[in-house]
Amino acid sequence: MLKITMISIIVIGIILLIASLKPIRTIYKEQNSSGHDIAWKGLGVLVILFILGYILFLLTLLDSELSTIDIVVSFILFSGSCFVVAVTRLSLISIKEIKKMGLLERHHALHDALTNLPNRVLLDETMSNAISSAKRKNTPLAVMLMDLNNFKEVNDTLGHHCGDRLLQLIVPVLTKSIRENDMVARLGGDEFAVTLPEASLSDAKDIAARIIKAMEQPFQVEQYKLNLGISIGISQYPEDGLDSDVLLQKADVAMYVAKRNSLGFSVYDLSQDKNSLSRLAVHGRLRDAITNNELSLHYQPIINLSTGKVHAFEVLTRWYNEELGQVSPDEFIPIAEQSGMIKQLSLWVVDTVCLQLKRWQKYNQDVVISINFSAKDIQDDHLISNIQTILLKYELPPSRLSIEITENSMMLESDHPQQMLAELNALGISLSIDDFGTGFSSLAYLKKLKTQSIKIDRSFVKDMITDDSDEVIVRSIIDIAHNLGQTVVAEGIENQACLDRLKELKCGYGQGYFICQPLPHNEIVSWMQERGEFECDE
Ligand code: G
Ligand code: G
Ligand code: MN
Repeated sequence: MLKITMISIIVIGIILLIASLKPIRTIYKEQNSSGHDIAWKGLGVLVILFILGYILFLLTLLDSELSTIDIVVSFILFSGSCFVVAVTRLSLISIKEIKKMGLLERHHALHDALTNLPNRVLLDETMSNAISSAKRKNTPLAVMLMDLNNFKEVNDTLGHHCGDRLLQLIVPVLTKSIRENDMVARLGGDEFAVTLPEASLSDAKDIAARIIKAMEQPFQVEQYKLNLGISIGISQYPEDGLDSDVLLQKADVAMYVAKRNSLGFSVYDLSQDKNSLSRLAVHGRLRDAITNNELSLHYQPIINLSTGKVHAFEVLTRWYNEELGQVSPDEFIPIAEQSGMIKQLSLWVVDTVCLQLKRWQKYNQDVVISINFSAKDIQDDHLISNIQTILLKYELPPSRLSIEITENSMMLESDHPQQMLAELNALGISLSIDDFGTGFSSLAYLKKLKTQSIKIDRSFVKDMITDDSDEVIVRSIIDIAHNLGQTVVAEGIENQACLDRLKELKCGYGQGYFICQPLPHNEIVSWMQERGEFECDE
């Protein structure tokens, strides 16, 4: 009976040892190129020798009487085979885990965590391969660079989590619009690139048009329905460049042109290099614009429509740079916001405005000057104390300043900017909602935010004489504002008929080219003097 038990133990031991040969073989194959394969091969040979020895022992056991030594040896051999099986199995599991982790790590290194799209590194790798293949096969290749149109606004106003969600929603729209062999990568922020192997120019244009069309749908992020739009720049191999860096750079130039001119997409051509300033050029030079005295202010009068007298001026920043020429605020303000330079720029505006108000004191006119602030300004903790310091420096009361903020910048999810606005207000600076009616805010904000004035966006005012629905919108905004005890400024008055109609609708204030364009300070002083509003006592 004891002998049968011992024999069974030995047979099980042999089976276990044979079973351990399989993981050893797998590991040997996996480690084939790592240098450890010889060691595993040796281990395999040792196990086979072990099995042979084991069989020999079994045969001698069958032929003889069972001694105590035999029992002890059987148990030692059995434990030895259990040990071998355990070690080989565990090694195989560990090696598989390590391999999996390695693959995951490679995936992380080559993909963007938020969208799981390939990142710049993988894009470069893929593009280099695609370029080599295009060169070999003599086939075309196109590259696209894309940037969302109002993404920054979404991020700044609704918060980063909404921006992130939006990016995730966009990914399937982009991937569905491209072909199977194309690859879309996220380069960072709201910038995406697509490689289009073997795509001719007309293929690339078709795909760009398809992406633009697909992006026309609104995206639902939390309670907001967001309409975004996208700008695309296209460059081609080999016409525009021979490596991925140059091709992406050219696509960037084309994208910038598309964005500036609201073209949807644009195909790179040489002339774009000359009259398109890359964002980098703007960024680099904007830093020195203030110290080099390249910025200036233009003043546009806001008049009381019933008396015709000037009530205030809106200041608009202008930038002239030797190399770039005249750069529009629509171009440099977003860059200033992105790079954090906006705070410095806005303080420069406040300082210059106060200096001007001080100089204009000699005309006995208590005009107010209205300054455009961006969402970033009202997130700056030092804003109020900085403004107070400037007001003290020029000995001016805060009531001479007014601040314009778009409705989007007021609707940040945190209360912080709203507190900031309330503090500015408590100081005596009046607040206006700029471009009213174009943002994605709700009427609830009108109640919540204690502004003094609402500026009706010029897109409604411009055609209100010919377009009935525009007139209805203008009339309704005037009613709402008045019922909430706020004044109303109509922006973009371009003709007499519009001015008259606004008067009939009891709109209190207005500004626009028909009244006066934004002008530099010396011209605005002459304009005021001609109207007899600035008394000349020089
Ligand atoms: O004048 P106009 O084309 O320049 O202005 C274009 C846009 O730039 C407008 O929406 C205007 O509100 C904005 N803008 C002009 N100057 C400033 C400024 O100093 N600060 C901010 N934040 N926006 C400005
Ligand atoms: O966004 P904000 O309202 O701050 O923008 C002011 C912009 O409106 C400036 O660019 C200014 O030059 C422009 N502007 C001022 N008056 C008129 C006008 O009558 N018509 C048009 N189209 N633009 C105007
Ligand atoms: Mn404005």
